[in-house]
Amino acid sequence: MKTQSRTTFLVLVLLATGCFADASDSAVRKQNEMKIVAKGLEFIAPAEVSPGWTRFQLDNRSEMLHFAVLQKMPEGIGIRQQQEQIAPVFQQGMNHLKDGDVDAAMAAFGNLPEWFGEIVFFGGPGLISPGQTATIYVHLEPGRYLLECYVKTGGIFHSYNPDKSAYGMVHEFYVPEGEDVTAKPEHTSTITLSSNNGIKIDGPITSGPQTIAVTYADQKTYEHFLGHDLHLAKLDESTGTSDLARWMNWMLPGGLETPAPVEFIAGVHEMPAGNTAYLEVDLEPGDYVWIAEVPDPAAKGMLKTFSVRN
Ligand SMILES: [Cu+2]
Repeated sequence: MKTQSRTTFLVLVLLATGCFADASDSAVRKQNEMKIVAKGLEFIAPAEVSPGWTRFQLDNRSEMLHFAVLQKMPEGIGIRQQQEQIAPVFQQGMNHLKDGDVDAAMAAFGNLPEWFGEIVFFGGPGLISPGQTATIYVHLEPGRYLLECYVKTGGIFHSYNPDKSAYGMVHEFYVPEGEDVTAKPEHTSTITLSSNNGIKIDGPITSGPQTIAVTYADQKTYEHFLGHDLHLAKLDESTGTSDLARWMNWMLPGGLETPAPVEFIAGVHEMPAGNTAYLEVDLEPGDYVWIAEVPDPAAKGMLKTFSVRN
């Protein structure tokens, strides 16, 4: 009788504190998986994923640096239109920039279709060096998405293939309508990005595995036509951060060219204001830098070095 009443009491306490509900909830609810393999200048990834919180893993099995910026496409627009109307325009503009002809480049960018402005850049795994895997979580709504790598090799964007018989480094996938049964990932620290305050870190960044929430307090279009994002690189004595800062601007010849001046190990691309992505990292003791892919990131408060100790 005594044992029974204790058990009853315990059950009542657990129900009152919501422990039962939480335990069963987290046992069922987790995240969808989107595994992407980068091989040469190609993404190998699923064509469909369910709606909800999704774990994107970009496994770089090539000799080059890559990333996979996630874009939610306007109605009726997919990889074919991107390859026909966007990729060649950016390549043409870049060719003019390489020649130092800024006016011709701007005229070329003027040929972008109107719907380019309707693409929603929605995170995606950041810059990742050969042999590394970038892992992030974002919440996917139903729709059509592209994953794109516009890192350059020899001045040519990976997403642009001069050989018209094949597409460049772009992958299309679809999120059908359906019930969202996923859970938001747990996190141990938060990084807030804003155009006014740069990178603000709240909570410990330690050695070992951890998940960091990356929140976009605001967003804006900078002089390179893109917004701010966040990448993580390992530093060694051979690389000054000023070389790296210059390298982060795709508009500069040599900017965003593989190989990178540092080893990139994680990152998340830009998102609209008010959104959060989660970054999964496993850090060894050493020196690191958080940096955004924007022109002159240091002046924008978007270059922050830090050290991890045991
Ligand atoms: Cu690439």
